[in-house]
Amino acid sequence: MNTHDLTYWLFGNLRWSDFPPKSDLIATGAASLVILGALGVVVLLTVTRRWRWLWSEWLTSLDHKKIGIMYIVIAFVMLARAVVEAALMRTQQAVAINAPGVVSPEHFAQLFTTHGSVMIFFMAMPFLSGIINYVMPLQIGARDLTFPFMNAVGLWLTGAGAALVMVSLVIGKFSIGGWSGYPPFTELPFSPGEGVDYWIWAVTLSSLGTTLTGINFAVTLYKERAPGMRLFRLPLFAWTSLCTAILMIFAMPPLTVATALLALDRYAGFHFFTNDLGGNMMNYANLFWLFGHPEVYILILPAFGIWSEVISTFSGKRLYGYKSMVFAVMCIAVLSFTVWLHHFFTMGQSANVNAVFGIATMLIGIPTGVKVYDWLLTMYGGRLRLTAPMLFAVTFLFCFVLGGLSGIILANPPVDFSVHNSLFLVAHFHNMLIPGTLFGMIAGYMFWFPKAFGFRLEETWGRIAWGCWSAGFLLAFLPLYMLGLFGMMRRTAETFRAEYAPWLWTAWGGAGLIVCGLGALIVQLIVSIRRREALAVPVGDPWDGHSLEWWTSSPPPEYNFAVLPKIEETEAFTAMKRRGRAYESPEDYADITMPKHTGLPVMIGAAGFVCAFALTWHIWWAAALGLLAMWGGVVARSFRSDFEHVIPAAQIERENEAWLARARATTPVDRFAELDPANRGKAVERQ
Ligand code: HEM
Ligand SMILES: [Cu+2]
Repeated sequence: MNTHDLTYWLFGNLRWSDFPPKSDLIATGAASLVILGALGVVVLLTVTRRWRWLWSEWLTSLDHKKIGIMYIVIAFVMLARAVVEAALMRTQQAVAINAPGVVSPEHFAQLFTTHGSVMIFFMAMPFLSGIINYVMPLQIGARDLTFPFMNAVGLWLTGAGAALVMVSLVIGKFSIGGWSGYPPFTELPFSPGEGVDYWIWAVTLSSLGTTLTGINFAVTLYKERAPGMRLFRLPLFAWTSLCTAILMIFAMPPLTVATALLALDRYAGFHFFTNDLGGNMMNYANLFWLFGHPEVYILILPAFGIWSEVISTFSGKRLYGYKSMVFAVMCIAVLSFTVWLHHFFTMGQSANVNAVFGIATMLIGIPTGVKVYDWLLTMYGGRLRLTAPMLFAVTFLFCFVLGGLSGIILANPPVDFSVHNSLFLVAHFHNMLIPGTLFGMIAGYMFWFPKAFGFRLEETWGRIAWGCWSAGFLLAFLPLYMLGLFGMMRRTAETFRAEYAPWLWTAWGGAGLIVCGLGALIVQLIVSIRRREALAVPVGDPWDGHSLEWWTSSPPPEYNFAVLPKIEETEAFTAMKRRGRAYESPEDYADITMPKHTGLPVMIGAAGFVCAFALTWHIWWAAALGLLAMWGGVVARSFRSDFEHVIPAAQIERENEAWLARARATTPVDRFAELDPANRGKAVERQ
């Protein structure tokens, strides 16, 4: 064995030259930021002596509430990264008119690939999984998800995928094949090197995690509802969680299959998607969009649920048209599987096929329209309180109609032929993803934050964030509709048309405002933590809420509810309050069994990371070890039997009675005064 063989055996394709410094200054800067950021966290935890706390209170927890919060932490970190990348891309396109600009074409391609992949798989997905994890079990009166261990495994697989994308910023390069990774470009001859492999394994880890999570959500919604919580009594957010979960179960496996087959092409010389030797890249496009289109509804349905809760709560009204809302969500979920082919209208199938998929696409407009009218009618005649989440909801309604219209336009195959892959498309999907998904997630974060942490978020900074995000969105993306119609294509690092400049600079300004919006969210969080005494809402119902999650202390105890409620109608908590029984002591208490903490899911995630990293660099021994350790973790778990602990009735009684006494002693505040320091978590309708 010569040295080359030995090095390859030990380190695969990894070489010193794959480590920083990178080819350009910006890339080296980004790599340094990742390293410094990680070091900063380590130092901070060591100095404040928080390691043990972090491990035993958070990382090993199987509590759905903590898992939800950890998902959202991942989402925020990744959001920050992807927004910075977006701003960099906008800068590049604005300056690179008849000039090379600030980054090389190859770096630009990495930017749109990581930006898109991170935003979809490691920002939006963790964000919505986190909010569903936190809120849904509380809303249905459950103690936890059905499979708490699997829930943690899902989190840590997602975390492993996110870590892999972060590491790619430091070691080697990421893919330049776009977030959709189309072959034949992503086949070995056209994309040699580690980039596409990083993408394949990061996406595979996250999609495996999401499949598990989807199963868990669906089973929980079917099996863990409190007595009397019939399906048609579920709050709307729980309904959208159910439809999202079902979409996850059916949409993620095609993606896993697509990335796995692509990996076989690249690693083992198979020819699933090559252009010769029997391969056919259209099979990839079909598999990818069989996932990809439902995916956009996975992203938006939970936001629909959040809007329904936010709008009805801050309008002080029941949701208008509950049943039509539910049916609309179900219709959308089913229809979303019938339209995928609109993503390749231009790839040469027959006109009839295009017509069928065009019409199917337009049909989704109908249930979506129903929802918009229901939200408007919920507000109509209500007494609106324009809090920050509600402001986001109003912006959403305006922008969403615009984005929906541009979608209907794109659903015409002939129109799509001319604007295909232009900035018109980029404008359209950001118009859906930012006001639709991201604003929904931010509104949900602000709406439920007081539930999770026991204090409200500071309002002024919330409004500043809203102002920056909304104005920034409009400025950044409306010009792209025009640029698209002028003929500027997506994914271009340099243009030769001087007349694009004003539009590109406007879009650049918009992106700058969005960066400010992100900054405002961070400032809001810091300010709120510092003023948490003044903002405290320990009783737990700061907005005069409708559903069960507001019927616990803030933050809720590990077991959620001391005794499970009996549900007799929709808006269960409103019903209790109306009957004056919200803060009554239960007749008796019983022991509650909850899952014990365990470090196994973290270990499985870490092993998944090792395996994926090793596969990327062809370090076969480490890949095998990683896979073995993952499997070993699952097997080890199946031999454990003492994974639960019992919380004695006496302790539950003590905690619950303390909360009830506090709730009874708290002076209620008028709903319109909910932003006042007097609000201690008991807002009521004005008499
Ligand atoms: C924060 C403000 C944002 C800005 C300024 C922004 C900007 C951009 C830019 C400049 C591109 C590349 C377009 C091109 O290549 O011509 C892009 C692509 C993309 N963005 Fe965003 N974006 C933002 C937010 C988001 C969000 C929130 C999501 C998803 C939830 C998202 C998902 C995507 C996707 C999927 C692509 C396509 C990547 C590809 O072509 O492979 N973006 N964005
Ligand atoms: Cu689609």
